[in-house]
Amino acid sequence: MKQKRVLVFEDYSCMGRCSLTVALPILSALGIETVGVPTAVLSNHTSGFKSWTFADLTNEILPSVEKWKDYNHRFDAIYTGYLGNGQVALVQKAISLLKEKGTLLFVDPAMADNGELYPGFNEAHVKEMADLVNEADLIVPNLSEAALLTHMPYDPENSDKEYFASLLKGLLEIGAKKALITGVKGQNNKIGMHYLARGDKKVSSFSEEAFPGKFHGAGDIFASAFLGLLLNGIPFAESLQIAGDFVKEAIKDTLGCDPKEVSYGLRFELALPYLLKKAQK
Ligand code: PXL
Repeated sequence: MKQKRVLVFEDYSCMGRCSLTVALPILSALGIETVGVPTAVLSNHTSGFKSWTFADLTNEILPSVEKWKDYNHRFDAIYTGYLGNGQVALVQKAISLLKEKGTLLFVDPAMADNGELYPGFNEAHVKEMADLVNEADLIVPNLSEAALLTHMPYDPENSDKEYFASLLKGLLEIGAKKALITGVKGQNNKIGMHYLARGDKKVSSFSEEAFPGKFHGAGDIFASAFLGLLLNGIPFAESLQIAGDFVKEAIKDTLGCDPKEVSYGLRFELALPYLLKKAQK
């Protein structure tokens, strides 16, 4: 069987599971070859820690990519997540060099949560991210990111279908071919996702039992598993369900540990056997 290969552009945050430290192991576990491009190296991520170091690797991005152009390396998917200020345009240039017919561009516009941009980002970054969304085949923003990208209100208490339909239509108008809004707080202790693709008449919604609390990196874990499952040929709705259940398993494991450890991210490692079992059925 031909092995799938994914190119991932994200930061490497040494401590606090997120970005490359979750994407690469999850994709590898699902049998996919990964080529990870660290866009920056941080001592730790920027949410829930007081401070961090940041080694900017912007100038390394294009020279690496130009090397692979010579080797004629082909990618089944290109996955972008958290990118630093001023890096989006460069990553777009890199994508233009490597994306071929059939390469899936999967964009997690990771830049905000709880209605607020992550530290260090401003409106200019949102604009750049919208430019990348314009080229994407599939995007997986959370509610905060969907609201920022579409300039619509962030309203986490709103569970009306029309609200999500307007957000999703707005995201498709920016240019994405398919959009999935993730991690939406629903009624009766549920967490939901809402999906629309170009040509769809109506929004598809999915919901699951939620765990109370905020779990940093859950979006990155979900996105990595979801992409890996799709690349394994598992149908969309099933991939979504399995990826959501995998995050739930990781949360269950993490809830049993010292609350102070929650900033270090979800213990997804202990849930990998669960993911593989589901993926192989
Ligand atoms: O999970 C998103 C993320 C990724 N990388 C870094 C972050 C964050 C969220 O805060 O700080 C460096």
